[in-house]
Amino acid sequence: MYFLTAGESHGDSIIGILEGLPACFQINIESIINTLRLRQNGYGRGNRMKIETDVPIFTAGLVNGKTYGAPISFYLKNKAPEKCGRNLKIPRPGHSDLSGSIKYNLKDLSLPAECRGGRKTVAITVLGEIARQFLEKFGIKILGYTLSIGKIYSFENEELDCETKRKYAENSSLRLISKSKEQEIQELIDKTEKEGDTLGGKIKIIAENVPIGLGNFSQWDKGLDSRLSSALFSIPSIKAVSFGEGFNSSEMLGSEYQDKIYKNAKRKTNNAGGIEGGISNGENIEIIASMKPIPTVKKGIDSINLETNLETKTEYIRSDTCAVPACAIACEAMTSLMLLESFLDRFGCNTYEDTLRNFKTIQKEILRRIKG
Ligand code: EPS
Repeated sequence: MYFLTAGESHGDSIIGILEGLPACFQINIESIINTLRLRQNGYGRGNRMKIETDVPIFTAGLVNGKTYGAPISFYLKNKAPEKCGRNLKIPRPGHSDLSGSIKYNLKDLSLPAECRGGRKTVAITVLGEIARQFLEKFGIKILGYTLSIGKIYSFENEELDCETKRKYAENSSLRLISKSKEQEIQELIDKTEKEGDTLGGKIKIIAENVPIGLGNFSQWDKGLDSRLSSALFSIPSIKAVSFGEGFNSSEMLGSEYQDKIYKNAKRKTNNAGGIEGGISNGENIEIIASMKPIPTVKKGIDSINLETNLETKTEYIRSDTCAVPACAIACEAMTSLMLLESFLDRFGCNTYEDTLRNFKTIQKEILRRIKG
């Protein structure tokens, strides 16, 4: 399985291609459109989201919404009226303006950001929603939601199952799984917007009912955690990714941290976040991704004019104040894609029905191996 995206934030369109999905799988296009709508609607988004109505136009690989073994391709037309690029001369710290324009000798500094900007996650959302729908047929549930914005954390309802959490998240303007901090965070976003500043946050991604055996211990790039983390780092503004107890693990003793194994390979803890030795161990996959505050800061921050080398402030540019809820959807999508990749490596056949049969047979064999 392989996927590609192309397109600029203010160019004609955003494009995606997905290769390797088994044939005869019915895609739910309505559900993709609904997820795209949720991605646009989060509290803290800027005016750009009032202009766009993200709907994918599928151009290949589907017959009446069903796969037949060919690559799936689609595009989403950009409506924002600006031409590609904004002719920026002052690089925004934290975006790809400086590093990208020097690397490629670009006079318009906004061009590198046009390709690396948050809008690219619209294609990842479509691709990831297809992956999520496929895995759901095998009982695997995946969800990304907001854990914190700025310094405000929402820890309530963590014990709920994925489906119940999804209901809360999809009814929350911030993709939170509890109402308790919603208003406080909205007020923080309003205050930050008035001050012309931006906010980041933490995103939790969980995957339930993941079978034992996704990922591989044989090579540096084949581990499920290597694949997931590297994919999540490709989402703009993600600066840290951790599994299970993650950064806290270094402070625990070995006897305390390890998820001890009991009869029928049961565990009572999940400090590893569901992956050991690069392979899923049958527990829930639990990831936290940290999103930095968006680099386009309206009040202006220190930079230089690259034409004159004079120190100045960045220019005012329309942008979002906080895109953590949208980013949570992109993280869910990316996790779905990476789990699908490892799932198809383990169970994949040419058609959906053959994959289902193969999956059931191997699952029976896994149970036999556990019980000895
Ligand atoms: C973005 C800036 C904003 C965001 C955009 C990402 O757009 P604009 O520059 O047109 O105001 O709204 O996000 C999207 C368009 C999207 O679909 O997520 C940036 O600088 O990356």
